Amino acid sequence: MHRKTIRYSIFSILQITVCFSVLFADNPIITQRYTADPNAFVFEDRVYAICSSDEDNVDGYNLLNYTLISSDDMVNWTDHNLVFKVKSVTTWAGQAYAPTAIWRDGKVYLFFPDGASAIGVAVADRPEGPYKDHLGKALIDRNTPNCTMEWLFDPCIFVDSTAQGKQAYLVFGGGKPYGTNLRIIKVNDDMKSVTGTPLTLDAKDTFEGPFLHRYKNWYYLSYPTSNGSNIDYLMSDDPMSGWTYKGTILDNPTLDGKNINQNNNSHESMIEYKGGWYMFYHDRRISNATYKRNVCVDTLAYNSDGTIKKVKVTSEGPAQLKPFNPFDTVQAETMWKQQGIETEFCNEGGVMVTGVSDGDYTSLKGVDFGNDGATDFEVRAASASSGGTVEVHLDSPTGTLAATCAITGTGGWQTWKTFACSVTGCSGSHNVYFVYKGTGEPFRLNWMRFIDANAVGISTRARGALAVGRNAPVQSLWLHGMDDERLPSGSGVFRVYTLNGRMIASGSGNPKTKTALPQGVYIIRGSNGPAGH
Ligand SMILES: [Ca+2]
Repeated sequence: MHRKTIRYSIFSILQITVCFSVLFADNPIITQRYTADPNAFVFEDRVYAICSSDEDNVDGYNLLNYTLISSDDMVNWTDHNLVFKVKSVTTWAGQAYAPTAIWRDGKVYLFFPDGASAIGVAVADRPEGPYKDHLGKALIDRNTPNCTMEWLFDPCIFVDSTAQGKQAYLVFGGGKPYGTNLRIIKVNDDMKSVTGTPLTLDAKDTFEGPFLHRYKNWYYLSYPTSNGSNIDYLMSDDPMSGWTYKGTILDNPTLDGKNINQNNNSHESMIEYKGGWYMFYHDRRISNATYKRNVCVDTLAYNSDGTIKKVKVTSEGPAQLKPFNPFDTVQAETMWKQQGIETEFCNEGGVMVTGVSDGDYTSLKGVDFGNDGATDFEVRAASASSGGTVEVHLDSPTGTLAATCAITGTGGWQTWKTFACSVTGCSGSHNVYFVYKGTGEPFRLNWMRFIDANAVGISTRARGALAVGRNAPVQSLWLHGMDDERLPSGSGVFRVYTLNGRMIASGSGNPKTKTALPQGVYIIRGSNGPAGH
């Protein structure tokens, strides 16, 4: 399983290096699954990276599915799981090598190579899918003119916006003959047809993995080299011509003088996000094994003449772009670091944390509880066993214990219930660790949420009455009264009004009431027993 393999691998690294920075580093940005070939793009103010998935227990490349991750702070990453399975989406492709995706005019277009022999395109409304085969067959294959290079794979889709409008370009290729194995072709606005014949991109020592991007009025074609798998690059003022070799952006990754990529294949993408530039790449720093790669990100910077400064491989990764808000619904599969967990799709939508055993944890970096802090903690859990506890620790897995939330059996691994507990000492900024306790597999987790001490109109469990939240994905409001040991069962009541005063929903505290409402702004009034408040 993913979990055990990665845990043992980390353990062996620790034994060798006695270096906690390996275990506790920000890079790699996903450790619950082996991933590679990250292609980053922006959608709805978040950065997404579509990645190859390296399966456990294989001794070769058997690549079938893509893992998607996303973040809005470059530090805490959400695992969207395997959003693209090539044998499910297409009828004709059998492998899914390094992907590329981009958001354009309301759609996400994902170009995928069928092994090293053809390139197809899929389309979806959102990065998470569901994806449909956009063309129903290969867009580029061996029948396409000038596609005789050894490996017909590694596409990169780039959409340029100029005064003349938008123009999409696809670059691809790899293998022998090195130096003349890459191609570029214009893609039409329908994103499923091309114009002209692929042009050969002459470039020093090209191996595979081309990536095309723009900074100011310069265009950049980067690629791993056949000699040492550095990432080198060319510059031009025109994507179709005039390319000039400029040197190396990323040496085959080493960290603290130690080779962490076996001088094996590399793969890159560069992106601007919220005013900063980043380079995504993969190495083998967790496994030290050829076919078990991991995805990392570090900052990218340009010189005033447009050339790119060499990227420094780090453990820390980029700076966090903003504090993490714990009062929004926090997906359990959103994390900074983790130990021991896995993820799977959830029947409530999205993804859940699975594979939990005693002592495993997930964590969030830079959580801002504000001056007044949190009063309560809620967690959406399912358990076909007898449950366990979720402990909230501050700043380390054994740091200050801020909450202990008991999870009881719910009767099934996809039978969900919201559990709540009070929180103490949770104010200011902290790294937060959710430490999972229990025998066997105690529970699975969908999401969690802290209750703000200043939440307007929402009584807290400590005061007795009402909990309000948004289901994830955000489609409906849920409301339920919370049990309060000080009051008769069912004494808490609430009413929901539109802004012009019409009551549209009501319920009592026990059993809980779940009310689906359209998205909007509402007035909620709660009272708790004869005293009311
Ligand atoms: Ca979830």
